[in-house]
Amino acid sequence: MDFRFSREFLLGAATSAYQVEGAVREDGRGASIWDVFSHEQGHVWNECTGDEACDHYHRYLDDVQLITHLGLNAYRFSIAWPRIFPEKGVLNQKGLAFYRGLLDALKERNITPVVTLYHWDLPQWIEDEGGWRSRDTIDYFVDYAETVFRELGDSVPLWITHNEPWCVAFLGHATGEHAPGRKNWHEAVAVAHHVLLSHGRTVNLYRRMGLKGQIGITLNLTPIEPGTQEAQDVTFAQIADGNSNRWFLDALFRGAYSEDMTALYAQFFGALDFIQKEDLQEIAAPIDFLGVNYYTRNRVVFDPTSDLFGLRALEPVGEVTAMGWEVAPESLYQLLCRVRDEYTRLPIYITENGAAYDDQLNAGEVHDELRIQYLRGHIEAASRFVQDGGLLKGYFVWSLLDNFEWAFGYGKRFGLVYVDYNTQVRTVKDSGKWLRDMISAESITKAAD
Ligand code: IFM
Repeated sequence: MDFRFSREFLLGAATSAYQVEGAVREDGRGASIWDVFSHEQGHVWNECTGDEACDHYHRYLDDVQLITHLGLNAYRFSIAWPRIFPEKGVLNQKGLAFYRGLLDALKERNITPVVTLYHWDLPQWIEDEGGWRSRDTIDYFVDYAETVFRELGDSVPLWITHNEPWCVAFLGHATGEHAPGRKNWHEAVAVAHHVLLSHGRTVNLYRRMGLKGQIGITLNLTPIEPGTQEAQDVTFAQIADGNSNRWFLDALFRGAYSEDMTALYAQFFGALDFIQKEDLQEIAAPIDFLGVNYYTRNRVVFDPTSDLFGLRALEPVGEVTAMGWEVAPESLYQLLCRVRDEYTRLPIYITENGAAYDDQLNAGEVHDELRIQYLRGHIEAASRFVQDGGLLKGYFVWSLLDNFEWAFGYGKRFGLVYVDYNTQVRTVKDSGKWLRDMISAESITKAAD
């Protein structure tokens, strides 16, 4: 299949601040919840932390050069909130200066920046006041956004308020796998609500400020299929879909939480008394685009012994990545169609897609054929959506570099570029070379030949 990019199509790679920057104590940066969480024993594989990560803070000029070398025309990164506001009421100019430098370097090379405001590194001082469980955090977020828009807004055409609110809420506050490591489902639903509300208020702020760029949000959407066609499994697949996808899509595009999930959450976790009258209207503030992060699909069945509403995920079938995630490119196509048909005709950007594999560096090369297959399959699926008239305006590989994969530490490698964490030497993997060839040939088929 041919995949010809329009001139405006953004083909890029993504990273996030805590996963790549390192330099966690430099130039006035404050601690984030991930600094604290990763330094507590037992949360992260091998006790890894983001203290050094890929040292991108010092090597960003080389990394921007790598982006050019890969032939990409866009770079998605996030701003570390604790670099900007290390303490309550303290604005850190050096933190802003770092991102100004990065934006300048991208501009020099004609690389379009796509900037995420929140990719999970909440300043610890805000967590100490209740974090996302508290409505006050919404005001802190809007203040932070206003500062960043004022200081950097002219250089950024595309803003993403939040990355994957589902993970912030449920991995951070229900299962406790992510910072701040809490295990309370009622809190988690409140967190999801506060994150969404902070998004809506920030969109409204952005409009009031009259900046020229566009603003949206990125959701991690996971297509859910019933393990069998039994009525109970079909019902439980709808519940899983409600938790993973509809809760967020309905709020953003319909201005209402789905009735079935509202009832279910209230029944299992208690009254959703944190939702106030005008909140949903604010959450549904019109955005300019939707960011979609897609990695895999899930299959679920009803299981009365499961303590999660009676829901159990099935083992993946077929090929899986090093994360144990099923390789399912067709589900990406179906997901994009679903978003368009059921929710919005707004432009979509695939803001993350990629795979971890057990890459080995041998004699200066990394032969990651499986990642090439993964990317090819997903880019083909995305391209089919475009050929069918779908409004897809960009595709970002996760990730530019191998990096700190949260609770998996440095044990999982997602990069187009291999990072030797002892030396910080970067090596472009075969997948990076394949992508570069595909871009210069402007056709996935030609590059594959
Ligand atoms: O590394 C993460 C990223 O931070 C958010 N989306 C999923 C990626 C892979 O797990």
